[in-house]
Amino acid sequence: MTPEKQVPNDPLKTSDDPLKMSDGREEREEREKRREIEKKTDRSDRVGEESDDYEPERPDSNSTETPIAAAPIVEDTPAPPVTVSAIPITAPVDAAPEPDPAAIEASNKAVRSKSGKRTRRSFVIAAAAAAAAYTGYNWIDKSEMIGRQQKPLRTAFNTNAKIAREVFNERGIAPTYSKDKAVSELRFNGPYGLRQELVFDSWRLKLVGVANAPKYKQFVPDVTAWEYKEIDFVQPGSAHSDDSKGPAEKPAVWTRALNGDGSPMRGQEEAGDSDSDLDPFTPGLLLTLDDIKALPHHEFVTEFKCIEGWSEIVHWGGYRLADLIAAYPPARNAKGELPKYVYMETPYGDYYCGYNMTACTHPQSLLTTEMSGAPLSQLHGAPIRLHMPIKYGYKQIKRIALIAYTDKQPDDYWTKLGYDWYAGL
Ligand SMILES: Nc1nc2c(c(=O)[nH]1)N[C@H]1C(S)=C(S)[C@@H](COP(=O)(O)O)O[C@H]1N2
Ligand SMILES: [Mo]
Repeated sequence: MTPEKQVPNDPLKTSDDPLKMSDGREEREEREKRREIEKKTDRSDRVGEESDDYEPERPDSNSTETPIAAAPIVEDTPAPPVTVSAIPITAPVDAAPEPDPAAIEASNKAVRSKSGKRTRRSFVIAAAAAAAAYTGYNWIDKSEMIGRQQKPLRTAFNTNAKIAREVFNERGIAPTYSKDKAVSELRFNGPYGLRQELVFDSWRLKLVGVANAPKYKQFVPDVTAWEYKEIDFVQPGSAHSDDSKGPAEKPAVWTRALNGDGSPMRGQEEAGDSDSDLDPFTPGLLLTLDDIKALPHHEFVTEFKCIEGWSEIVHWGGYRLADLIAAYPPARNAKGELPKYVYMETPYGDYYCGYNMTACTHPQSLLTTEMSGAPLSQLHGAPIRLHMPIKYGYKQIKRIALIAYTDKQPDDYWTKLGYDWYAGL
């Protein structure tokens, strides 16, 4: 089979209507799957169970907003743009009276037992309502911790994220906003692979796994031989840093927050090398920025959410990853199947992310070259970074040097440190 041939379930087939599934058969399958899941969730003996399949711990989120926002469980429409924050994270914690530990345990018990009689969906609502009925969200703050996310929320989050994923298969559309809602500059967060300034002339996008690669003029027999040049930052960047991480110092860019014993604080560890690194002598394409800019340009305004609990509305400009994939389609494997995953990393592999092909062909997954109507700054990931509004910030890799199509679920920087591989919202 030639890679150019479109098959009905071809994940690379993009549609003008982002909500449209590819064909009737798929829709039927989707509905059946949904019914199956609904059946399961209605069985009270399954409720509250931890997921049994691949679901790494998400130990670090203290965002109380997330579990509520991540509830796209509706009958027939794809994931609705739910942004309600039932538990505002800006609530004045200190103003609330301290509940006593017995009351906290009682409330946890109440939520847990309630959850046994309800569907997973209503559990989320019950948890939110219970939380609201208490002292703001203080009781959640003090309840038993798993990692750094409190148990009631994390349980709701995990079950909810899993259902959302099974039902919608990463096809939900993130809400968009008008440009005047966007911040003038996104805060800076995440320094890996950005400690030095990239010399733009030395930038190429390595693209690996492309069908009939030798036919392209950008083909090289070994993409790993390409050398990126990085130099010390000469000019102070305009980006400001996350306060919890201290000032953005140049050329170090970022100072790691340390515990008393000198170890890095949670969320600030080094994950080490990627296990999905390319072998030497891997053939592929070396694309220039002009090659990317030959694709149709898109702009939209979406909310950028970091798992640390902050979010900002940002105006993005760039090129759909789906269009890049369509322009340089992946090769099929020996069984004639298209690769299920995409792997990306920075020039020296200091930061890396893995994605499902479905997430990459999502119409809002954007190879970003502009932010706030201006060219992307180095610290925000120039010349290209990914924006994927269906996922948390840690999947939105900056300074992309490699995009590789692969059959094997790729390594991911923060998953190595215990965060969810999907990072879905
Ligand atoms: N190369 C690289 N990309 C990265 C990170 C990083 O450390 N290095 N951090 C991620 C995280 S956790 C977040 S929240 C966002 C922050 O993007 P910003 O600095 O543009 O706000 O980048 C993501 N992409
Ligand atoms: Mo993040």
